[in-house]
Amino acid sequence: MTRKTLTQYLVEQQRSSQALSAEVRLLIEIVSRACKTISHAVSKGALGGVLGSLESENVQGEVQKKLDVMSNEVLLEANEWGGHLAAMASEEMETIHLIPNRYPKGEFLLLFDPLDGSSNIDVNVSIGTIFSVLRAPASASGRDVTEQDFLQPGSTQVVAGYAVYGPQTMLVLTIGQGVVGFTLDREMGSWIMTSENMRIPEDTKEFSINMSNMRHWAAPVRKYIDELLAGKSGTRDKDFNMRWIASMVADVHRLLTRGGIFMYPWDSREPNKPGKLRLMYEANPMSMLVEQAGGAATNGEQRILDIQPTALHQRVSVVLGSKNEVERVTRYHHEAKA
Ligand code: AHM
Ligand code: MG
Repeated sequence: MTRKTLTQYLVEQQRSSQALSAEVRLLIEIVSRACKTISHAVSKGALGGVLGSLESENVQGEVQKKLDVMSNEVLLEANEWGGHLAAMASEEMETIHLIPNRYPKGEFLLLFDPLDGSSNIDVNVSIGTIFSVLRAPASASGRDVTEQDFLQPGSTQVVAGYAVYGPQTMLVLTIGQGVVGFTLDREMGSWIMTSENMRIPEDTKEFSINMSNMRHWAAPVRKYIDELLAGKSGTRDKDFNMRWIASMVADVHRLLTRGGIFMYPWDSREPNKPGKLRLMYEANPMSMLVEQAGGAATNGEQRILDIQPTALHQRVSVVLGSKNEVERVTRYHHEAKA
């Protein structure tokens, strides 16, 4: 059987559903090519001199790893010249990056977390790249886009996806027509479709949360996790298993493969921040993927994709995955407020 490549999938989508314009197709091809370059660097590790930290900090006050900065540069360079973008934004850059005037400009905005799971880089555990594509507002035509133009709710995303650099490198993508997965064939240099329609079961026995933060959680989260820990001996009819990779990409990839619930809730360590994860280039693209696969994503209170962003690097509390569990956690939050 000949398997479909990413290019074939994109051409088919462009022809059949009109869901994809030539510009967006080019955008996805370019982002996926950049992910191949990052995958190659990741796989070299110490041999490629890419491990370890730099002296610098990013806008979030986190020490930058060499691979964070390198991956950011790969994505910027790859996406500057194609004529498909108006600007880019990244976890690693304080403000937006306009397409230089020497290149034609397009109507799309690209946001990314170039290397997610930074704490896993030096220990040879799966990491990834997360990306989100928005359309620049019509009002931006004829002028440079601004940070304000990026502040659109996740429900307006045109494309969302990630690459996970694990035992295999995979690209998982949605253009709003379900979720598809491709595996990188390193010999051929091609993305080959290996999952036609990724679906998240509505129920699960697996949860994912950093338990070391338990004493800092809000009451509804504690109540929910206490129930899972009690398993059959408590109010739930089953025992639960736990997994925490500490790379959102890898944890979400697991739940897109076999279900589960993933949470990074608000906690009282930094009470003024709504959470740890970033809305625009982590939570939004992952929420679109999860919803497109039949799952749900909320911040405990409301659907993540409905949140109106107020800042590029805004943080958010995240509860996503198997629908029935996400709904339960969200209900506990509502009940606590009532
Ligand atoms: P990063 O983008 O700087 O790598 O941070 C995000 C990561 C997520 O991938 C992961 O879910 C979380 O941070 C892990 O946090 P913790 O180390 O608190 O468990
Ligand atoms: Mg990240």
